[in-house]
Amino acid sequence: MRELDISLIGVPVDLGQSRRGVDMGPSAIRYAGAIERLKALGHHVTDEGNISVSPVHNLSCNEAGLKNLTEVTEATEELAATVSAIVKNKKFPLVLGGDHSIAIGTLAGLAEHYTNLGVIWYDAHADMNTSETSPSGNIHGMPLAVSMGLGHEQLVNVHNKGAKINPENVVIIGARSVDPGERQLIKEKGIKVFTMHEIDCYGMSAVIQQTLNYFASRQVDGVHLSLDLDGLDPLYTPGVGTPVPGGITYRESHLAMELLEDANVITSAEFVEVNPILDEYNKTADVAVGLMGSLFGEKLL
Ligand code: HAR
Ligand code: MN
Ligand code: MN
Ligand code: MN
Repeated sequence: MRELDISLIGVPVDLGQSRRGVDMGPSAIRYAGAIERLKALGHHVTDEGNISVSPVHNLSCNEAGLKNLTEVTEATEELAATVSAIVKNKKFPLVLGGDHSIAIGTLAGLAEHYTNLGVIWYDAHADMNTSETSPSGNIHGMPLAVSMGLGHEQLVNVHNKGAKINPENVVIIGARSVDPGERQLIKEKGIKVFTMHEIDCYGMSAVIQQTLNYFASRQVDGVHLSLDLDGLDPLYTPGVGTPVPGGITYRESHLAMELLEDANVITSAEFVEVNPILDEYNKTADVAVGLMGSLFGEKLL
């Protein structure tokens, strides 16, 4: 197992969607023992605290129909700068959300240091809507498109102008709620997607192996794991704003983390959409911390 220098950063953003409480995700994950868990595995862990986030919700949309565009832009700008500084200092960025809009900032910060970054998007959703296709105006449904350079220019230009990642370096795992516009974009851009159908058919082990083979063929220079807790079935992670039944199981998720750890490929990670207000006694944060354990080297024996 590798010994890492992990920098943990909280992003209390609930502005990218409409259900309050996900801004308490970083607290819930810390409370569930993230730092102690990682330290017990022999890693060096620094808690960098939280990004400062505007508490003001702009309930009216801007002209493009996006909610809280200014506030999300500000928070992701600050996150991008923080993540970039962490990587520059040769530390492993571990980002705690917050809703998934924060990935815009994480990827913008990473893009300064990687020229061919691979991205695993572990999620029930594709998060590939643009201002034009979004059914909700919720920015947490857009970060993957934004990071590919598609969507509102203010978001696309966070930290640095334009696309931060290559669509051909993205693997989505767990998708089961995809909007018509997203479906079209997935086909157009040739995004690799393992929906629940493929997970059911081939099993998680094969899905991760194919993901690793794919990244090897793409010659990526790092792999970012963006893990939305709604990728799991709401049976295991009920504390999320947009639960979708028929999801990835607890064991499949641990297996995925264990196999990624064995392959020694992950260079940064974020855990998002933990909403303690919607949760059952912090169950979702507990699962998040358990998955971190497996991702960072915990073994069953
Ligand atoms: N696709 C829907 C939308 O754009 C719902 C997106 C929900 N997204 C998340 N993150 N919870 O994955 O509004
Ligand atoms: Mn708030
Ligand atoms: Mn998501
Ligand atoms: Mn999701």
